[in-house]
Amino acid sequence: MSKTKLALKTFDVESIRKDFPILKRRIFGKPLVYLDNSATAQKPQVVIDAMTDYYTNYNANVHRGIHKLSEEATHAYEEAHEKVAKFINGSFEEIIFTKGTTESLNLVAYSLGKALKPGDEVVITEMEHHSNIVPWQQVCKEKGAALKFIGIAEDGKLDWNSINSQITKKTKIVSLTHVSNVLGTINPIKEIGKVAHENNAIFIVDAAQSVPRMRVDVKDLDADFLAFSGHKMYGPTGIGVLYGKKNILQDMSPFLYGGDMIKEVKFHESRWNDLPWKFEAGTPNIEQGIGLGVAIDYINSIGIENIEEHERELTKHAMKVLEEVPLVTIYGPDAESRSSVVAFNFDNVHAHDVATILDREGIAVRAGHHCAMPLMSVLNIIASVRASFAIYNTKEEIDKLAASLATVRKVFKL
Ligand code: C6P
Repeated sequence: MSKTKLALKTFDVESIRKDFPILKRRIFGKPLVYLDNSATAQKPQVVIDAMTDYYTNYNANVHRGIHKLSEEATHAYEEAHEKVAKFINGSFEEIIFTKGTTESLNLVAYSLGKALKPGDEVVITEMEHHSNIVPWQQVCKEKGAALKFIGIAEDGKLDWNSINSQITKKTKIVSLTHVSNVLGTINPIKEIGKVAHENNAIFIVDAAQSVPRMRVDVKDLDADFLAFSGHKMYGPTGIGVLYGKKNILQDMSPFLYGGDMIKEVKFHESRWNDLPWKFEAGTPNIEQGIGLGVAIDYINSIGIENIEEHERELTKHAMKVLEEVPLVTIYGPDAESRSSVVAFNFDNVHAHDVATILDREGIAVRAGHHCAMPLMSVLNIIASVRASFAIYNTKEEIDKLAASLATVRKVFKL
């Protein structure tokens, strides 16, 4: 079994770009400018190679075979859990591999939701992704609990008055996003977690947009649960993480039942496996888990603080150049309070039209409601164009985005 060893790099965007084979592509004859990183990030060659290596050299099921290949696959899969644990400062037993953030949040909503009673309250925010809204809607409906929302202030940040009024002694669960995938707002989750805990509520963080680009320490945040996806952090699709505090996971019911999550099965009853396997029923996404581990090695070789700094510079630059383009409306807070996401509209041109024109220039952005329809209604829009950045993006690419908006103006005669 081959091992990936990655030496710490000095931050050099040109050499980082060489690690991502897809960046050599041309789209409609133009160099690819990939600015859709909040949807999914591109993969470095080391991650692609690690997955090919698994299938080429040690493909086997984990935790089952008494043979060399299975031992190697098990070792690599478990090592990936260890890498994730270290990356977010949790322990091995607290790291459950899932399909992604969506499955992580569904797992926790389903399992914790069983204990909700009529009159209980679940608090989320108006800037959540659908995956942190719909599961709670469903469990609240089933249990007769109320779903409450923390509002957003004019500046695109959460409204502290609303935080303090919505979280009360009736609140059993507070679940919110660390970084909004539309506004880019970095929420003060540590402080909100304190309010949740003062009210004896469970505190859950959707870290899908933060873990890839800033230091996230579950102990420092005192998060009870934290969810994120591998594919947004240079890893493969089909793999994600649910971190949960050990004492809570020990008392929590499994979500899926079947192979590997049991210690013993009799005809009429079963005993659950140790953590984290109690929550990983069936053959897991082995290749993707291993790929995620290597993606973390890759991030560590660059340094998460370097990534954060680089993306902060890109975001500041994007805000500056887009603000200078006439007819552009940007949503969300100032550059200092946001992560690498800039959502905007261009006059009253539909976001899909803007994105289609940008695509012809080789620029990939997302357009639409960004799986945050309630937030669209708060912003009083139906859609927006969203540019989102990663380690391999450059200021020149952002300048191209701004310059290409001139084509939109020309096409729509604005
Ligand atoms: N947001 C975007 O374009 P999954 O799809 O399970 O990997 O992640 C869901 C999810 C949960 N929370 C937040 C804050 C997210 O941004 C996302 C995914 C992508 O904004 C795809 S919709």
